[in-house]
Amino acid sequence: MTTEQIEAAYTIASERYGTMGVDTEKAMEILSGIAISLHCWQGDDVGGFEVPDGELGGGLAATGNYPGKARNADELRQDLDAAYSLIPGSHRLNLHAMYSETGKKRVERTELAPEHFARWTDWAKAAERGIDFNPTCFSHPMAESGFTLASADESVRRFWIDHCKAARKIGEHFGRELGTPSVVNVWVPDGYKDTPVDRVSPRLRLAESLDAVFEEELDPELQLDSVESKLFGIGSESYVVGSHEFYLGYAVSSGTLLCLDAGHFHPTEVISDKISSALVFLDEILLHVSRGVRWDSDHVVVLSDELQAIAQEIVRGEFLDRVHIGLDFFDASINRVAAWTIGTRCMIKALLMALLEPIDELRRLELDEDFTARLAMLEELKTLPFGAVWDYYCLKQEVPVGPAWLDAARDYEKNVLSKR
Ligand code: RNT
Ligand code: ZN
Repeated sequence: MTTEQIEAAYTIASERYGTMGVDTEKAMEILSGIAISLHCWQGDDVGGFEVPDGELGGGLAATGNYPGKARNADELRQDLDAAYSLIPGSHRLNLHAMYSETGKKRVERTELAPEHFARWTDWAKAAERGIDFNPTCFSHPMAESGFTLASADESVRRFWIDHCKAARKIGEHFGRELGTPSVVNVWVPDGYKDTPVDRVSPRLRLAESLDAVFEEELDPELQLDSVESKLFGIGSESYVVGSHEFYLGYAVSSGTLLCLDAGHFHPTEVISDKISSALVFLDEILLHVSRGVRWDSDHVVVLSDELQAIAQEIVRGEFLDRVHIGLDFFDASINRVAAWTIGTRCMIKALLMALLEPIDELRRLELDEDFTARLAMLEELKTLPFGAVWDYYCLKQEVPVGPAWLDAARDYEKNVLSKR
């Protein structure tokens, strides 16, 4: 498509939205201010670059062997840059502790410090990119029992408490250096494969460990604490200590953020309906936008009904300032730069769709109990010329329009990835 064609289609689309009372320019302006946090771990199948290299654990599995995965942090940054260049807007990075750069030296996770992320900091600073952070409580000999912060072994618990404390300090450093708070999200895999007899003791230990992790007050302008629940993992099918109820209670009572991962619930249970409830009691939440498929919680995000519902909830509830949007998926069977691009572009599309709703009018219909018109309007909105606005937004943000990004990703694969 030529620029003229994209602009002409946009002009007609904008008029059409205008007749519904929707200002497309305003929607795009708001959208350009929303930063999505791209998870570094899609780029190397959740491997990390520790010395020595460990096996992926914690009940996580990345399947597939598509060629070209990043083998070190330089390659990962290069791949991330490639993805960012295909995604409209300015976005963040979500980094895991196992992506530290310690040279050839082995540095224990409890000893990690900002200096081990100096190159990530420099890279982010140059691109004016915020960084969110995660302690890595898996893929480590001390996590082999399947338990970390909830372990019955005091020394294991101590180790992971110290690691999580170190992670908060690293987040604080990112916040200070990059001028935007770093959301530091704690997820632990702790759980049992088979039916436990004692469900409460591990939960009491987890709460106690978390209290120790969060004991030191850190400036929320620099870093924000978050906790993430899960229903089950591979090898923890019968019981996960950090369930949704556990962390909802923990977040409400301790004031941390709650992380809702879209793949961490029963297959028919959705996080979109949890956002407004959580935000009645919490100041802010974090999302791990993902896509569950049967037993897997981490397929590449697509523009599903649920993704649209998530975006609608954030926008309709006026929660853009209170919801941190992170992504969490990993697919090793397709081009990894394309996986990031597809998932992130879909998240942005869903947000744009939500921003293009005549929300005041819809609210009025609901309050007037005109449910006929509410349903009618919601269905009419689905066939408005959204694609023309999205194309125009990509054009304005100077990223490829439509499937043109795939050509760029293929070039990158040919010139860079296939040479690894
Ligand atoms: C695991 C959680 C967690 C991880 C990352 C790598 O089920 O979703 O967020 O995916 O920490
Ligand atoms: Zn997650």
